[in-house]
Amino acid sequence: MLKQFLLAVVIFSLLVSCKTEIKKETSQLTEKDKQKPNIVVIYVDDLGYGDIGVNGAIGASTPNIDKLANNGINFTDAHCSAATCTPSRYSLLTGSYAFRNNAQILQGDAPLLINSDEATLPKMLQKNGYKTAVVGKWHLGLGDGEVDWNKEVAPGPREIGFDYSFLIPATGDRVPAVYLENQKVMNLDPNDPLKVSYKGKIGNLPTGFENPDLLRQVPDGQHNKTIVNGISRIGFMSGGRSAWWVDEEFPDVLVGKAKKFINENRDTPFFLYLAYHDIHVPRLPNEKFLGKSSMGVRGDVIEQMDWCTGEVVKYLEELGLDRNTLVLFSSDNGPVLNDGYQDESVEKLGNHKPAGPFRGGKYSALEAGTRMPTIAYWPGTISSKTSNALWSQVDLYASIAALTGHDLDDREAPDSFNMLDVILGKTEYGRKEMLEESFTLSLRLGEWKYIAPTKRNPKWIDNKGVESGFSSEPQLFNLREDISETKNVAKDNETLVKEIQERIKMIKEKGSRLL
Ligand code: NG6
Ligand code: CA
Repeated sequence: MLKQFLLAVVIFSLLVSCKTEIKKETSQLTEKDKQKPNIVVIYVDDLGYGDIGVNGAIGASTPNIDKLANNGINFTDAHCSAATCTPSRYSLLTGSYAFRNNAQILQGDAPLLINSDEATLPKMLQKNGYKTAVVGKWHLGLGDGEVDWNKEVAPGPREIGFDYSFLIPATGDRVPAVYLENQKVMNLDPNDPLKVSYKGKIGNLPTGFENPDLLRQVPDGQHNKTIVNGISRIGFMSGGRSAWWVDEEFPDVLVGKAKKFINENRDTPFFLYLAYHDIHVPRLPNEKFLGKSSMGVRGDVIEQMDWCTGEVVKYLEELGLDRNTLVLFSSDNGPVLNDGYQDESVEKLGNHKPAGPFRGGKYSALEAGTRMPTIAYWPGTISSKTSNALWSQVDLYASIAALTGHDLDDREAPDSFNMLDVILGKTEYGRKEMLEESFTLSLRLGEWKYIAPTKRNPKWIDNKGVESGFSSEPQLFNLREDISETKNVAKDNETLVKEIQERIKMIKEKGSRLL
């Protein structure tokens, strides 16, 4: 009983000290900090902690990203909110954990996941004088469930706060394989209407399961539907031929649209959410990058994505905007090698470690699922360092609110903490407690990491070469002694496990900031 009481006191004081510290630090914002800098969030898909040079990559070189890390802050304990894409993106844009909206990987014809009346990061920035844009992978659903792709698609990014949008609507491996600009399919010929189905085949375009001879990469049983550009996708599509994308053009197209938005808004504060398709499957590098790395196409698209990053940062410099722009670089979930197509990523990996020192990867409850390569770069404001502070992308909402002088009300971004001083490198005192979502929930508390029991088969992602970390038993790891989560000490710490379980229940019921 006494032990339990003492533990509760320890946890409580950890949390209280964390909050007080954040409050105190916030008031140190200088006038310069409040001048509404531009904000560019560069969001990579499926990039692992160990996939960039500064974090030990050996199979691909990333000089442009390394430059940002060496001249900014390289975070060692920064997280996306979940181990898959849609939930992480949902949290980044709303400041809410994804389970609150049951956010899960969406198909390409899913309705918009975020309600038009929900508070979002871009809406909050619009209210504070920003022009806002999303360029790249969306994967948050579009329309109301009955989309006619030949008309304007709404609701979409505009309804949740983006003035401009240029989208890969879901993922590169899902139909529709077309771009949408400001919610209209680009280059569509009205005489060749575009239709999409996830229920069964429509039209007579070849599919991977019927015409494997037409394929450039061998797909699994999900990725074997309509063939576009020699690659079969998840889902069926017919028509719209003049609008089909060419995967190899993604880097030039996305960088081009990003630069155009930056240039057009150079005289007003802007927020650019630049979400690459890379390094998700299908991995189809542009010929400029094909064969450049030593580990096959996965390494080539890492180098391609590094080039894109360099192009955007150089453009900010060219326009003289770099000293007034906060660039945040991160990824939406951990790494995976085989995620639907046989593309030699497994065979050519060599000694490269996509997850760095961590165990797990995409989909996994282990640290590599959410611990992301993360960099903050702002020449003249942020100085060079490595930071071990714990924080999450769900915190971007409250942190950016603080940066732009916006006060949050209680219902806004309920899981988002103001980590601005962590992001600006003024403190390494980050979160003491943080939820991680996968196909179960985990909680980081100080040096501890708890993974809730789940009935999901622990071996379900074995064929992807990723350890799930799932177990029907509660798991507790001490990350200070055991960074790779190999020794489950839950049985030796039953009281702590109970406290953490209680804590998760409270976060679920009330929202993290209201506790
Ligand atoms: C999975 C797909 C995977 C990938 C993922 C989404 C199968 C078997 N696997 O369902 O290939 O598309 O969804 O990735 O279909 S994410 O990064 O957008 O979350
Ligand atoms: Ca992803």
